[in-house]
Amino acid sequence: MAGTRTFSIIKPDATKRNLTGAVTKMLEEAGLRVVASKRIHMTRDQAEGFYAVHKERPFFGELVEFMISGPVVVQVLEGENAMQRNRDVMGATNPADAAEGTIRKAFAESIEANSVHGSDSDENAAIEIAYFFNEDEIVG
Ligand code: RTP
Ligand code: MG
Repeated sequence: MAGTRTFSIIKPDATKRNLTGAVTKMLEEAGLRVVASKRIHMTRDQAEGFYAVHKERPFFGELVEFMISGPVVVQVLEGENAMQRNRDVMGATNPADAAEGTIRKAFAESIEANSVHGSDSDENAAIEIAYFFNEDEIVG
């Protein structure tokens, strides 16, 4: 494997605005390679399970509604230090705080509709990849 793997979601606000390619281009330019990708419309159960760590947060209900409001693109990304590399190119959760040159600075609409998800640790990356992909769907 060329480096490590992380998990990414292109969120409904981005797919709705036809930004799948534009977001992916920024990931690729940041040195990440898409080694698995599929467009899905998450079920409520799938979204609640994925965000189970945020169950007690005040924004959990809204977040689940948002994530099932349209299609998403789930991706496995590979590269050197993939998790941190992806977090860096995503930018801060709130686009108002996101640095120039980041995906959220370029595209995010709000702290919730912030265009992308990225795993926040290598351990969570492995869990999140396995939540959406079988190993035979990942081609490095
Ligand atoms: P993500 O998990 O999507 O990569 O984003 P993140 O680590 O930067 O943010 P996190 O704290 O894990 O929150 C997950 C997602 O919940 C939504 N959110 N809404 N209304 C709010 O105050 C609020 N805060 C977070 C965002 O969509 C965030 O990405
Ligand atoms: Mg997070």
